[in-house]
Amino acid sequence: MSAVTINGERLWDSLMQMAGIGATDKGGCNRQALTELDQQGRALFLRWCEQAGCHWWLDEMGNLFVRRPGTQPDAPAVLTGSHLDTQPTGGKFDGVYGVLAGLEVIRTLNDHQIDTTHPIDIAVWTNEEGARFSPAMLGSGVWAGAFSLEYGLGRTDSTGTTVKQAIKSLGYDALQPCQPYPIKAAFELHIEQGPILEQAKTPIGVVEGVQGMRWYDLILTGAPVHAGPTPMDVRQDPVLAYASIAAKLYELAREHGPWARVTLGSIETYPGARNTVPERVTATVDLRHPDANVLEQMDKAFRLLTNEVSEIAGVRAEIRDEWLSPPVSFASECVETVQRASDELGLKSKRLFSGAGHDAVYVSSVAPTSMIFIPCEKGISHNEAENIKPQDAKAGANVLLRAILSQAGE
Ligand code: HGY
Ligand code: MN
Ligand code: MN
Ligand code: MN
Repeated sequence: MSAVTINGERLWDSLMQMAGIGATDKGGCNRQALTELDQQGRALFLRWCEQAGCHWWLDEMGNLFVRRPGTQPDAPAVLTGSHLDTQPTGGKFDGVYGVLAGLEVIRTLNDHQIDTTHPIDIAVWTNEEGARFSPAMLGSGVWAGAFSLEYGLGRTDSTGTTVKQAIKSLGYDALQPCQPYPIKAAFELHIEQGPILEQAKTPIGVVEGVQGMRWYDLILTGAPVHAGPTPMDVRQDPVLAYASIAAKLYELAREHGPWARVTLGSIETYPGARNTVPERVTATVDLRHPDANVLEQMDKAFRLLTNEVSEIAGVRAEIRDEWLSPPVSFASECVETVQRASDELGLKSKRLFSGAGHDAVYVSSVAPTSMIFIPCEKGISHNEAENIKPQDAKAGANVLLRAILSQAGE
């Protein structure tokens, strides 16, 4: 295995240039899926990829694939990449780091005139964040067959715009079928987005899997009344029910141990007038756990407590299932490839499960896959202050280079 290493300055420079697209004044990025800004980010990435001698194609979900040809054109590809779309108040590195580190691997191979047997592909998956369109990991989910193309194209954002309309509005055409193709192995490099690696003073995470996630919409309907004359004990107040359900959900997380997660990301009342007891509360619920059985128990408990609370409050409760992504374990041969690469580079590493969802979840259903993590400052992500150290960015990309080369054959 050649001892080449990536150019850390060039990688950092690419990250900073990409961060300029959709930059927010608090130092983050707002480049939501299939927006003009997302397209600008993709266009910048494609310019760099073309300069690096790659060709590319888009599929029907707007997933973008870049290929560095191998010496055996019909050999299965080694796939890397991640996503370029961000949260509304996202950071510079979530997803972007994995895409641009993939490009840095290709640039490094070019610098050293290293040919590989297998082609090397970088995927830029559509709507990984699930911020503009729900659910998350939508592009990779359709590609891997977890969702139908019709379902994926039909998802709408808060303005009622569908994925299909958004793709069309960006002028994307000549779209290839959104379906798997021969892949020998896949590696996704990503920031950890949690505190484990930084606290362990460890630069590399050897990711063994991703925890299970369930998304719901919770709709609580009561009776709108005047805020003044209506006594408290006759109200059918959906906010009162929501507050009690929320408190019990946080209790549920505490009961199910250190990996249980409950997140109530958005809450809306209708009509939203300050002197009218709301008719309706519409809220999102995100439950997570690495163990499918525990996630199942949390699901059951959520439904039970919601019924009990809403009955007492005299409101009608509806729980709509939005998304279920079961826990996945990655292919041991890919996990061991990452472990070997870290060891060969003399980098301290730690095995861990991912708390965040990633496109690798769906890729792993069609090809042997694993992930590589690097630490992020204070474990912060989905936050404009998200930050990483240049030396960690370089270390992670060097592990990715080795992992890819060990599968792509030079
Ligand atoms: O929700 C997630 O974990 C990911 O950021 N889409
Ligand atoms: Mn991500
Ligand atoms: Mn994210
Ligand atoms: Mn993610």
